[in-house]
Amino acid sequence: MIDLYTWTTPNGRKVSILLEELGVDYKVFPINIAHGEQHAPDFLAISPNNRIPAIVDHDNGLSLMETGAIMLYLAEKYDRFMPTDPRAKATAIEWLMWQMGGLGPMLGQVHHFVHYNPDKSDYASERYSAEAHRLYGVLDRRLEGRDYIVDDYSIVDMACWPWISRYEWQKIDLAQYPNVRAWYKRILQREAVQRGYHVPKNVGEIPAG
Ligand SMILES: N[C@@H](CCC(=O)N[C@@H](CS)C(=O)NCC(=O)O)C(=O)O
Repeated sequence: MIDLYTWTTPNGRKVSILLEELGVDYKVFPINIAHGEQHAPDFLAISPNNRIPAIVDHDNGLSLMETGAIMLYLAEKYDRFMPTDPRAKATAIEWLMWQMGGLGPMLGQVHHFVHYNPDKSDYASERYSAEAHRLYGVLDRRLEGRDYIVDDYSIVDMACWPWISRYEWQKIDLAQYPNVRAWYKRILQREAVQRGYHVPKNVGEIPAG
């Protein structure tokens, strides 16, 4: 049994989508980050960086924070959703790190300065919007002629997809990025993705792309 501490955010959904895809038993503990629950001492013991999501694997007592680490751990544990060929595996790690270091953090800033606080700083909203467009362009070029980011559907797609699902908050018109849009809609068809999106609670329709 795996415990998942999470909330309705792109980072949280990365892991709930993977757990749904794996079809393993897991128990959800909602951590409402709008109410500061990520700062509670018992959560801090599991997630020393005060961020969701985090997991505890009761098979071995391991607790993990950071979605990149959690996804690599689960993919290896269940031997799924990660290429096994060494070259393809290295490429998958490359794109997972791109999501962790670029796509996620930059789109997170877009959510702050474009969606939540559009009037706080023109400099910040312009800077992060430009970066969002650059990153969407990178992903669009990567997906040219490909159904998934690296070979078959993998944790790399699951890591990127929840961030793209907030394209409306980011004021991105997916029609500008046709390869991203086709990929987004392809993954949206997956029932496990739809279930994982609605963890820990249903917050309404998933953007259709
Ligand atoms: N690099 C971390 C980022 C996690 C993260 O930023 N989580 C956000 C929600 S998407 C959070 O917990 N925010 C709470 C806060 O800012 O206090 C990961 O990939 O797990």
